[in-house]
Amino acid sequence: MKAVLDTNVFVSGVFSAVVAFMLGGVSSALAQANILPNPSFELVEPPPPTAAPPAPESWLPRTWNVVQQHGALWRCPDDPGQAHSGRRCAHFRSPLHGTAILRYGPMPVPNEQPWTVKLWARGKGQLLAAANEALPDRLNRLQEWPVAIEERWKLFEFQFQPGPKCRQWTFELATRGEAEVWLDDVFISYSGLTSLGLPPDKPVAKDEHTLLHLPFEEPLNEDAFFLKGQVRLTDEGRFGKALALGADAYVACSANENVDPRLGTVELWCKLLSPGNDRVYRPFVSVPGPEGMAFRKDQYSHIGFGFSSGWRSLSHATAMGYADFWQPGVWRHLAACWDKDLLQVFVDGKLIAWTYNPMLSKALGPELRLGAAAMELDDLRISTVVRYRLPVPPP
Ligand SMILES: [Ca+2]
Repeated sequence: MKAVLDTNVFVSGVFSAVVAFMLGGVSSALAQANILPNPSFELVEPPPPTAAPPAPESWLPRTWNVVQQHGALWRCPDDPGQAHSGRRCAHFRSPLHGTAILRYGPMPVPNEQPWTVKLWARGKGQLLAAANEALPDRLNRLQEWPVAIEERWKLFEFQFQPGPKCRQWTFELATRGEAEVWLDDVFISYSGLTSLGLPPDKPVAKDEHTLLHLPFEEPLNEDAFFLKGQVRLTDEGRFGKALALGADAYVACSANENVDPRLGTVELWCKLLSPGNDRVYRPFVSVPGPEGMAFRKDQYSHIGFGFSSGWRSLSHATAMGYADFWQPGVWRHLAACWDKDLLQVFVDGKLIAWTYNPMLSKALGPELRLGAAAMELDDLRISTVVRYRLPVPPP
């Protein structure tokens, strides 16, 4: 094992860098949770439509952002022979003047303790790994690490120390010059980070904190649920059967018993049957009316969760344009958590929006609406407890 001190990048003066090139085994630090919900590129989704149907290997890695410039190519080949683990990995190729970029973020920086980044890569050429401070309008490069790729799989490890001002950061990997790289099993963490367990790999269970749990294996009881229009069970759920809502469908039940406006979690799997940028407001779970709550995709493709009173917004956590490139027919996991300290929204296990000290509803309207037209729902659970929380810096 050899460790190389990287001294050539020191942007803000508050970061120190160590690049450790490790041959063989992973350093056996205390087991830590990975902040990445899709570290091994196994979760993919279809890219926006093109003239020719996209090849399966051109599906995009979920929760990651991919940029291809000047002839560079990104692929997630469905081929265990190319992966370091699992079925898939990320494969990118760039000509001399092209760049392929992979990003994950922004991730909240709850305190000043150092973060660890590990990744496996092989191929030819050079990668540049970087830590960017995620500012509201841009990324501010804080630190970077050159990564010299070799023909055989090799583990690379970086560490960085966020300064006192950094509130959120984005990890980036980019090709440098002509390169062909396979990448897999990325790990990003800090000491004390605990696993969210999202997205769930099996159906969730009902417990003492559960107000409503709908696996949709049986038809909804019409004594407790208002059903209108085309509402049916389909066999092609995320787990077993799912609830399919047609164009004129409306499903609702009592909000009083099934949501606690003081604190809680709404989580479900949802498959939209139209693209994310269809310009239609589509609530996943909502309390309609002036004293409202909504977990929704809006007409601008924003994904958000929040409360309103007298039709005015009390508080919300929203990721702008997050559904812009969503293709129809994909099961996605959605979760929103709230209490007096924090609203958080997670999609496929990624924290996409949060708001401090939210104003919560004192009393919600009477009706809880489940889903909306042209979507399928599965394994919906509403709880009176915050089940998922990623630490964020104080306001
Ligand atoms: Ca993999």
